[in-house]
Amino acid sequence: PKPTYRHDYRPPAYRVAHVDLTFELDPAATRVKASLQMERHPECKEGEPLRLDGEQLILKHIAIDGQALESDEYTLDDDGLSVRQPPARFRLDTEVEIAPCDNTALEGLYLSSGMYCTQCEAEGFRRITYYPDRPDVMATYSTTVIGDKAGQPVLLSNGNPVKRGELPDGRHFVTWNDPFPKPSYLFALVAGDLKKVEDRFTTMSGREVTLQIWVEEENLGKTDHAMASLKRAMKWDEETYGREYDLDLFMIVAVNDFNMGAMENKGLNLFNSAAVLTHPDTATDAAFQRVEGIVAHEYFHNWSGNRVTCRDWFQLSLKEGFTVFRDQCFSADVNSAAVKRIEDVAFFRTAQFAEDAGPTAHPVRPDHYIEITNFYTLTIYEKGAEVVRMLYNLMGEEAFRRGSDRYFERFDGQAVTIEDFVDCMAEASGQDLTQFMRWYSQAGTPEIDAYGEYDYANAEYHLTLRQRTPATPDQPEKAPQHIPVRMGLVGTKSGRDLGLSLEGESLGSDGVIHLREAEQTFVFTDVPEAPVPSLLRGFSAPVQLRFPYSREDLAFLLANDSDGFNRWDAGQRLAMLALDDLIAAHRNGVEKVMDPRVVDAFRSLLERGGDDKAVLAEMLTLPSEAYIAEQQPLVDVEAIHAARTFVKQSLAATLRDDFLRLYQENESDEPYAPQPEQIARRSLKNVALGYLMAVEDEEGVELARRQFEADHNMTDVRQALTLLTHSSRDDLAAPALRSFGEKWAHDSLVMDQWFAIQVTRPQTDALDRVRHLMAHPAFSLKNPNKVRALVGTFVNQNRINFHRADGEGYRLLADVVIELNRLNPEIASRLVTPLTRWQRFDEPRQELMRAELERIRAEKLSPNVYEVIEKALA
Ligand code: HT7
Ligand code: ZN
Repeated sequence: PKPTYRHDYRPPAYRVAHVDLTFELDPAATRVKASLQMERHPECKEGEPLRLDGEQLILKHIAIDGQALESDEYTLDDDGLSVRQPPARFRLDTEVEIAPCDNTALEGLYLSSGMYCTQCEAEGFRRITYYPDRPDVMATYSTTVIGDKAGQPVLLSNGNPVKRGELPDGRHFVTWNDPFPKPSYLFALVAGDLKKVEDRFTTMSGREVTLQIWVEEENLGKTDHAMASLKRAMKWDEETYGREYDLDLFMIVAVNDFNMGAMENKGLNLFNSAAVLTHPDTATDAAFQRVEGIVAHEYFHNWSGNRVTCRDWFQLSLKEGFTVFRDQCFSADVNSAAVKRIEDVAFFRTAQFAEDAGPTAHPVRPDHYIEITNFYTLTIYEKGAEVVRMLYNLMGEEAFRRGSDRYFERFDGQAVTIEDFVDCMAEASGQDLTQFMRWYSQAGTPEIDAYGEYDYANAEYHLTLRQRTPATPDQPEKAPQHIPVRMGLVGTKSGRDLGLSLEGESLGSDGVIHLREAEQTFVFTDVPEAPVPSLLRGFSAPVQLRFPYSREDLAFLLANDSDGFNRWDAGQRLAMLALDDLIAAHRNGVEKVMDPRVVDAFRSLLERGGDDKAVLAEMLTLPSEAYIAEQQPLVDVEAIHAARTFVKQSLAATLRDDFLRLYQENESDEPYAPQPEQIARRSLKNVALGYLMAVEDEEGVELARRQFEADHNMTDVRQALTLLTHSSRDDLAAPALRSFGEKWAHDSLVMDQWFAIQVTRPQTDALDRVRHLMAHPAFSLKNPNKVRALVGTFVNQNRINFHRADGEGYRLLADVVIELNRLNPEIASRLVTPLTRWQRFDEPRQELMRAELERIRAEKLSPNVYEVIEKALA
């Protein structure tokens, strides 16, 4: 497979003004007729051939302006079709046959639980019909879907239904019109036996919009939260961005087999059922919040992505980074903002930093790709969102809003670039963003080494920041970035933020300094007492910042920092220092001793009260094994697991009574609601239970057992079942797992949780359980949710067992990747990620991991898996 390069971009030679599609649905032989109104670009020369993309299509007919083409007037190949000398304006008619029932890749038109559905982003439309399948070709669509009345009573597509009727042989049809020009990746079709829940929304200009959520009949009771989230998101986008919905109908459909979370097709969003269905009995608080975030994300795409779209796929972060930023702000506004930021950053620093440090590192705007679906990454989405967040913070709320208004107005109905977006922001703010653009072009996480000194005599604080970005594949040299560092100086006597006065300019007590050079010293004057600096508040830039904090400094910040995020971060840093010592002790075979300063810090957290419960729950949560690993030069899986377990058990043993009290204080039997205050209480209670169970405290075990049996809501049940399953008490684990499995055998999404709970067991039988559960009737390699729940969870969240010294974990993953490479390449290339990080481990593990990568490489590979494996072995 050959790479595509960003610099090779050329505008399309032919544009499509309008598309007429007719689908005659059949599992093995669906007929697709396409009629394209086309015209040559004025700047294009006469005689320029017309290139259409097409894959896995059987061409039945092709004609221009009603005249069938002779075989020498066009050529067919594996990726498409070229028409030799089309006229300047013409109508192209094609008819193809496709087989949805054989489509296990879930791109294009496929069958999911007997329902027809489509996934066209990024390049799936070419598996439906011959078309210039690129985002800068925008057309209006009219789509007629013909199906069997009994099998597919519901026939949906983009836009508004304009005609419906009966046909012979028990068939019927519906014609849909989408008046907004769109790229082919936003096309959607759904046909099946679905039921709907309906609601209404009145837009800010007083238009009535019908909202529909389509699901299988048994899921009708699981749509309330998604509907409420949708209405909240619609209102928020009007209030925050001035963006109003444009069609009269907005539909969401739940699909069981889906490669990602959801898809923002115009007027017809398709959702992985796991990302839309909720019920207190079946979904956890985290799932409720995830649904809210994804519903909002897809809805927000209607402007940031659909009305204004990407010129080419290199600009993917233009829509994804901006939309993630929008959904993060929405979730922060409607829930606990501090917790949202902590959760997002904890995830980002673990997973995106790892991506940036690995063989598949790439810039927010990549320069080349082999398979674009490999680039739906944390860098494009999450780092892209951090970059937009930096812009927002640099400009301030009002200027950012002016910039976004300008962007949406200037480019409505167009396919544009990241420069177009940043230009609008520069114009609206009057700022020079030239250096800032490096955030889009340079891969890798900038590292900042910071040093501070207090000059008593002159009452000055000197802060030196040095930045460096490590080399990444294709980019050995890096230039300095523009890094906004939000900070405060916390007085060690007063425990308060001191005013920041930088070279005579007052920045208030919480200000931003701008690091632009490789090294800069900032001199703060009028600093009346020795401070501890609180740096990178709110994670003001996606960088790794090191500062030689003592443990006393960190305990001080944990107690006194006015910035909630940095208080949490100080706790994480303090725990990390203790963990580093314990990792070294484990490696050297020395007895492990718990740092009393960590215990004291946790004790004060538990005793001081007054903290937001949700934030307190985060503060009491130790860094994950994955995050700890990310901070080590070489990952020692066993030492990390042993050190973290030791810290958790030491805290649990010493602070047992405090955790018990915390549990009891936060117990409640009020009816479940996914409200921030209740969620906070549940998470605090469940964190406390986690500590009690870490030492298998008798009372703790009893509480876990009772919580499981009380069966009050899935958040509590899942935590209790997890703790019982992960304990050494098989007498409790086995019956609980059995009763849960029997009770929920009919509910596929709950069974996914049942799989995940078992395969995260730290006990040595976890890997055997994975193999065993792969034969369970509820498991299928063809269903991405099952693969993620069972195999994905094991390889990503059970590090001690996946990285077994005998290499069995690696072998298991390679076996699955080889199978999936054939069935679903998009899922296969994502799943293989942990093996690609082989350089981070010890020599014997490196060899074992490389051997499995080589075994995969020896197969006939899809472009998706090929690209990742080649990078990993380069
Ligand atoms: N824009 C979508 C990205 C996407 C996708 C979704 C479902 C299945 C396959 C997919 N490939 C790409 C989802 C989003 O970011 O909103
Ligand atoms: Zn998106």
